[in-house]
Amino acid sequence: MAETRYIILTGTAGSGKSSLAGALKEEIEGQGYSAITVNLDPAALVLPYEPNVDSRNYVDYEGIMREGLGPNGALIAAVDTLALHGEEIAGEIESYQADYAILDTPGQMEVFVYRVGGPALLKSLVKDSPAVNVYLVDALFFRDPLSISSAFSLAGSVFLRLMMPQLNVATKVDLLDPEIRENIIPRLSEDGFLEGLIEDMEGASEQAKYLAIKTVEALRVSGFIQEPLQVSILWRESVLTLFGGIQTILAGGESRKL
Ligand SMILES: Nc1nc2c(ncn2[C@@H]2O[C@H](COP(=O)(O)OP(=O)(O)O)[C@@H](O)[C@H]2O)c(=O)[nH]1
Ligand SMILES: [Mg+2]
Repeated sequence: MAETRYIILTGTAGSGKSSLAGALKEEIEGQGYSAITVNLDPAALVLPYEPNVDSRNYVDYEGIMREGLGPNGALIAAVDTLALHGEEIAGEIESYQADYAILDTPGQMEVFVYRVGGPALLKSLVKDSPAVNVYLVDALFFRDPLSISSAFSLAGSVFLRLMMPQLNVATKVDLLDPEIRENIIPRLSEDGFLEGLIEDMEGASEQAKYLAIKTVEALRVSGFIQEPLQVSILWRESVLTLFGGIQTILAGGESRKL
């Protein structure tokens, strides 16, 4: 039996992680593989899928809140507690012997990605198995060049924290103007294209433009700015294409591949 491969879904609140977790599981199973979903958001109230492994069974977020912490503080404490249960959770995931484990992370991803507990938890679950971080960028970010630059910058920051192969995808693209889907996103990997859009922007300060252009240039030189895959859970074909991209990265096993 082959080892389980890990698909980690990260991205800002509302970017579509939980919805994609469910949709991806269905598509993967439709391809004849086995897949499980793992909810790593201890504060999730409702989920659009039935998790096979659920962090809420390991930590009592509501209880931590009742002890006097606010929502963010409680989530930090809850994720730190989860990290202490890493081996147990890993054991539960491994007991399924699934081809793929899809890990759904909290909306306040900064708590998960940027603090110590989140990356430590992921490391204890994934160990040395093949893994990819699918970083979701909400379609909303593609509506203006400064936001695109900011989104890539955040994606790069997540890459530096998790240090695993990362696939950046645009989500909820059914909500996007076709003009952006067809004429902006496909050209993002083109040298100078995004930089030109930023340069021509009206209503942004010269300082903001300069910062955005230099950020984009640096990310481009390092190979980080690729055309993001466009995904919508309403378009099953796009979820299947995403799975193809995930498989390519997992098969490559190259830790620096973006
Ligand atoms: N139109 C559209 N809405 C989506 C899509 N994916 C998720 N949503 C909606 O976006 C909201 C946030 O999704 P959710 O999966 O909870 O995001 P999360 O916070 O990243 O887990 C929900 O109302 C979803 O129904 C999509 O592909 N298209
Ligand atoms: Mg969610």
